[in-house]
Amino acid sequence: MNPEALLLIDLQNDFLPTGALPVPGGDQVLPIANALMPRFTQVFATQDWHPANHASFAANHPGKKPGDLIDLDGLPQILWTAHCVANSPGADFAPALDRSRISRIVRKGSDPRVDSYSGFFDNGHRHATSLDADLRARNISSLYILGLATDYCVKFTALDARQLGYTVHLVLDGCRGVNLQTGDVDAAIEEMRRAGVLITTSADIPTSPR
Ligand code: VGL
Ligand code: ZN
Repeated sequence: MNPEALLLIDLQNDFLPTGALPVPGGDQVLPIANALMPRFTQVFATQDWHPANHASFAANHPGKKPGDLIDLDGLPQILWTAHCVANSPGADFAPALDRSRISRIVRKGSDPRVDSYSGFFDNGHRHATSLDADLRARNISSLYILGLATDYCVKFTALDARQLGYTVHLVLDGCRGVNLQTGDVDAAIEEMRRAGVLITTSADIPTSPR
């Protein structure tokens, strides 16, 4: 059988409750990631990896504040507090994450002009990361996805994976969301479900290595 991969989304310091762009309860998914990694032969991890002049940072738009919505080259863009600046401590993986088990790291969001919630493409779907090619090279056609944040990077990664033809399992207890608006996380889960994403929990993933 083709190997299945575990895909860890943005388990980085700035998304923890103590970080620059805190995701409530974000630290609670780290033990779940650690417990699941030994069950997979292939563990991929994404990192949000922005330059300091990134267009998603409110500080780079005079008069704007975090949470504001702008038009960025024709795409709607929510402005965020500066986060995950490349090579800064905030962009590092959470110390509690067992990074020794990560087989491949994919960085995204490095183009200052466009955001990249998905691990596969920028938000305009103009440029691809290496993720799809890396998975294909290993004959991986089924993904188990968890991480931060449910309503942004997890959702966009899962939807792109479905569009690319992968079987996608969302590990629900391994995800936490931002919920900028009440109900965003629930709506994101429903959108993924409608796209054919299979919703599961870590307890339902068998312990034998896959
Ligand atoms: C994310 C907002 C901005 C995420 C990244 O990882 O979900 N959210 N950049
Ligand atoms: Zn970001």
